[in-house]
Amino acid sequence: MRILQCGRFALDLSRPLVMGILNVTPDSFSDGGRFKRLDDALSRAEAMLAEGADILDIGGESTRPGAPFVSPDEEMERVLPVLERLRDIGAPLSLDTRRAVVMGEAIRLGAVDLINDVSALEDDGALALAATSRAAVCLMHKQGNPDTMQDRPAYDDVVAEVADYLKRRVQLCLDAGIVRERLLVDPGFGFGKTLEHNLALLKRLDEIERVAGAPQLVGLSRKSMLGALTGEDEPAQRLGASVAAALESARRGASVIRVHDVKATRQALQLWQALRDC
Ligand code: HH2
Repeated sequence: MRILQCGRFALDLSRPLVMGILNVTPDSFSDGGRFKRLDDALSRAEAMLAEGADILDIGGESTRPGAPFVSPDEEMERVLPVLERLRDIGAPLSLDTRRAVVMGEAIRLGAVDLINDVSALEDDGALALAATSRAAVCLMHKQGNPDTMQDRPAYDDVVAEVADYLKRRVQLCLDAGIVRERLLVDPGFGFGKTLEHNLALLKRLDEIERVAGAPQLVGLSRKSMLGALTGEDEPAQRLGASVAAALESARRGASVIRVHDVKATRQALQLWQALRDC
């Protein structure tokens, strides 16, 4: 049985886990501003758990293309009260941040089971901090930074380059003393990738996992690649494509699926699992 050592929890990866997104930001691309008030964020967290979320992912900085700068203090003001209130909710809490200082404060609260870092622990001090904590770590690939990353991203072989980067980040973590059972990798859909790059990555997810040597987390929910494919401009209206992307990811071996729409994703995965296991 494959287990993810995830802070206070040991998660069974024999079925794909659903990670519910809780953006406490004013400007996230699909749900910005909706859960800025503490009470709204808490109700949303409870609702996602009731709908079948296995992990909650709390983020205080939008990383959508072109997102404005958020100071570390502002980010902490957004996420720390939410983490503190959710600490004893009984489910693993993931913190979506790329800043070591934010990770450090959140870890001190004892409320972070997973560090979800779109910069794969590249910030100064992040690797050492993660190593001294018990939290799992998700290492994500991106090309460039959110303000410029969609300006003509280029690769010779996107799958090989992403897989190789993730393999090197995994090795750094292992060298720092973070055991493999605490690691997830993520190809970073939409982070410095064209539609063709994203499709190539989705099609060859299993290969990335093999090379990188850790289970995968994927985040495709409502993303602009699904808008480009369907012609749907409104992110919240991309449910069909988001669920299809989740199923395809599961079929290609993804272990954790990061989504806005927990209930629909969970139902689709339940059918998929029943067929896989019968
Ligand atoms: N995508 C986003 C944020 N964090 N983390 C991982 N591991 N993988 C992803 O694909 C990923 C992520 C962007 O989506 P969202 O949080 O919905 O929007 P925003 O960055 O605008 O808050």
